[in-house]
Amino acid sequence: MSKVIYQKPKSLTDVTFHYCPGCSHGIVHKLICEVIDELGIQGNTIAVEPVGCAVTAHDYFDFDIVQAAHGRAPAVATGLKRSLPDRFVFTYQGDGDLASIGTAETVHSATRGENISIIFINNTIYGMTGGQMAPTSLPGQVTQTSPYGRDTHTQGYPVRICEMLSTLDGPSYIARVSTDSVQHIKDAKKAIKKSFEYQLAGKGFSIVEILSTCPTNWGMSPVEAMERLRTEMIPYYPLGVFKDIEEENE
Ligand SMILES: Cc1ncc(C[n+]2csc(CCOP(=O)(O)OP(=O)(O)O)c2C)c(N)n1
Ligand code: SF4
Repeated sequence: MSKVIYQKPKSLTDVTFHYCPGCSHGIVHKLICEVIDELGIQGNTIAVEPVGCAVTAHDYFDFDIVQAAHGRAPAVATGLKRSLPDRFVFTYQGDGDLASIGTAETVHSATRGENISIIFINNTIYGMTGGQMAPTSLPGQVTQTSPYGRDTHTQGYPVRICEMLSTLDGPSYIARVSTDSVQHIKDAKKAIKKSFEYQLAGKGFSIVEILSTCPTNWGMSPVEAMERLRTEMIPYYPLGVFKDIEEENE
């Protein structure tokens, strides 16, 4: 008798990802769908997809999904959740989307403690548009718009979203995770699940920042990109839980 030890999540369609080889978007899509299957909320979920490489997430996610203008996903999610409080609502956003054009929506949905979940893909670059500098690009990082490397004197310092939002009273759960190793991917799934469970329990705003790769615009092979994530990104963006109201209440 054969035993199933691994299978594709039910919430993920059979459509082949358009993402580049070695891109983290596919890994995170799968984790989200596994969590949605485990929580049994496929029929009750509404995602808000971004502008960026995940703009066609609706081809891969097999549940209701709304497209928001660049950066506006938390505002759209707020409207959805307030008008349909029994639905599970999450946004999926890149760093260009969430930490640049959508900074105001991010900060104000957090400070209001909206009962939504945010999945934040930080790959330190604008992927879809060909590799421009993002607010999260590292000091010295070469991009299309910082060809000599990000100069902090003229282009400022990277934004650490988790640390910044953890100063607010609104959020219930804030964590930064990574996709560079099997253990870190398992940890990422746990954080996503916790965020989703907090919303289901009515605990309010949560965000999971997922350190991710963009081998194409970094000009690297998939293996080199994982190495850069591990050796350059994690030291600048430390992993961990920045806020958890459950632990504060203990
Ligand atoms: C209002 C608006 N401004 C700018 C753009 C152009 N645009 C499309 S995707 C993108 C950046 C995407 O980068 P990010 O959000 O980091 O996602 P990634 O592609 O890296 O996953 C930009 C600036 C747009 N579509 N709409
Ligand atoms: S351009 Fe970058 S973020 Fe976009 S699919 Fe390719 S590797 Fe992923």
